[in-house]
Amino acid sequence: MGGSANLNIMMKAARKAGRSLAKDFREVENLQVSMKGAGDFVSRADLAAEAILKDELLGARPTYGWVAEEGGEIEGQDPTRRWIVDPLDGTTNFLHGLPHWAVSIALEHKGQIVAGVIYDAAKDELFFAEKGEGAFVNDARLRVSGRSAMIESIFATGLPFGGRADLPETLQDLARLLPACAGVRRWGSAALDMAYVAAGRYDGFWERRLNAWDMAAGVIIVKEAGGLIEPLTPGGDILSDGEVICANEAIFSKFSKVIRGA
Ligand code: 2AM
Ligand code: CA
Repeated sequence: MGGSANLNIMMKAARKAGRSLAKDFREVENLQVSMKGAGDFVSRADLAAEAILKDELLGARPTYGWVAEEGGEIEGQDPTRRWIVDPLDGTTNFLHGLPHWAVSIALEHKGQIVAGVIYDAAKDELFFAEKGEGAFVNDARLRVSGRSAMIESIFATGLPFGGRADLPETLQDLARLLPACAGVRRWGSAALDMAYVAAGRYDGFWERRLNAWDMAAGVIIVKEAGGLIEPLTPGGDILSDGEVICANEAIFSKFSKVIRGA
């Protein structure tokens, strides 16, 4: 599990940003009482984490491109490689003192994700994968679940909040899926949802209206853990469509039939 130089750069960056966020998270838990200013405080924590990541990742690889949730896009001197970064996935959890959020970093080469790291600093779980090398959490190898019965399976998703337009579609998904499965979870971090599919904790995950940085690291971690991952609309592209479905191989076709309404 030595990992490439790039993977080591990513893991070091994720740990450093995660430590900064964990420190701020303890402060947020105190701020809950007053409420006032908690939102601004979290925005600053998010920006500070992104600055650490930019410093570490572009510092080590100055020719690579960059796209991140807060800081927009930088076209690199090397147009074939770029970092895709979400400094804080699960921001709403963080703001509410819920310990379920993560740093997510992916490396894209010629349009393909070749390495991904998702760091859950509150639980000190570092999920990572590189193309062809398998997926890991800390020192342990990751493997998707082997469940093949829908009625025994747990699926994760994100529910549209604040009046987002995809509410009717999501309610239809749930109306078809809930009677057929063991449960649906909505934990508020797409990056960790995907890491948990890779770990076999969830049997599958789907969500609409995500951004590339919510999913990029998860894509390779799920694949390298033996999972199947596809754009929700066949023939599309996960990162640019912002829609994804993934699951263990044994359940994928049953699960995707329910979600795609076929
Ligand atoms: P965030 O915490 O980085 O914002 C939960 O359903 C997922 O949706 C999280 O990964 C969350 O990422 C993402 N999310 C939150 N707000 C969003 C928005 N306005 N548009 C797209 N994705 C969003
Ligand atoms: Ca996100």
